[in-house]
Amino acid sequence: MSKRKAPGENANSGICDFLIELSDYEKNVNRAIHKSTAYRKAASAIAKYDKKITSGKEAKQLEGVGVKIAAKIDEFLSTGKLAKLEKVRHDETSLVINLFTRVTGIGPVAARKLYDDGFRTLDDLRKNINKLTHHQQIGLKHFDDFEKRIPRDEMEKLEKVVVENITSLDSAYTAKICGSYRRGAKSSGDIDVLLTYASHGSTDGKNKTLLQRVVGQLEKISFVTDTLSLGDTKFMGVCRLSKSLVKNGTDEKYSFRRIDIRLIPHDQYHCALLYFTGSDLFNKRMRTHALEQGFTINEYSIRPQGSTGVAGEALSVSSEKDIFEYIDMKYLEPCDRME
Ligand code: DCP
Ligand code: MN
Ligand code: MG
Repeated sequence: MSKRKAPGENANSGICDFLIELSDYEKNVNRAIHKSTAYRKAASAIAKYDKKITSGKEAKQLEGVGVKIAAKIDEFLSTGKLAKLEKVRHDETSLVINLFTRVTGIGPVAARKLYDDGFRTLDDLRKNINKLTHHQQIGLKHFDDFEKRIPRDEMEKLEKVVVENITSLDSAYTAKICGSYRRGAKSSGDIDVLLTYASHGSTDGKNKTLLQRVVGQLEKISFVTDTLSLGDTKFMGVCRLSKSLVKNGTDEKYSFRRIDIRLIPHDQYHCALLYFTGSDLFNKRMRTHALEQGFTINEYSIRPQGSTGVAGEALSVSSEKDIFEYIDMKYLEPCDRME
């Protein structure tokens, strides 16, 4: 997961930027998740709108923009700034907590705790590295690299290394890069790999070795450099390209990148593919729609919502399209699943 999104290139990027800043502030400093999501939804709707917005009233026509956000847009349009953000930008507590949450592994709660313990800068953290978990230490070590987006041409090289190494290890594996890359994004925050193994049913107890074999191989070729966490079905780590891994590689200096790998049983593949392709806002919207239609969707399955409110048996799914069909939603290609 990357914390920096690609800079907005739309007619209303000033508005979008301040909404994203408010969203981050609500999430990281106030831990107000719903408020944070509301700001992000509004930013996302406005980013898609191709006319230059001239009033809060105009913006209010868009889904996700309510009275309060419309008022902020009016304030921004008439004064060029927002009193609330001006305050936040000058508030040390907010600044420090926001900074700390940019380190992978440091969430809003840990950031607040580190602040309360007296830490104010990344250097303070570096000097007290033993106060951090292993994940947070790696996050701090690669802070600058992890802030950089991965250009699509590098994503293509990363995909090649990952897919070729995994399938040459054992042709029963399939590896697919999902996340923003599958949605066709020009740049990505990290590499999201969906992994399956032929003949790997839900009841298989071999998950651990199946995922560890893959991680082991990627370490062996010096591609994976660090492990942030490794469970039976989920790996979070760090990787880096090198000259020897890239065909016709140059002496270009590659950055360290975040990589996530999810091992998924065959019968859950399409639900997992849908989930892991996102975006997270799109997933939220699709799940809400599913509930309205009487279905529960999660990353593993789609199930009918019984009259008693208890979800029924998982429905059979053999493509992403099936899931859209069950909930009577028009099929959307990955590139149209931005929100
Ligand atoms: N996801 C989700 N809800 C979350 C986090 C993730 O539904 N809270 C799903 C949708 C995401 C996918 O997992 O698309 C991968 O998560 P990332 O954080 O890697 O997000 P993206 O790949 O979409 O964006 P980025 O380019 O920033 O990595
Ligand atoms: Mn990810
Ligand atoms: Mg991603």
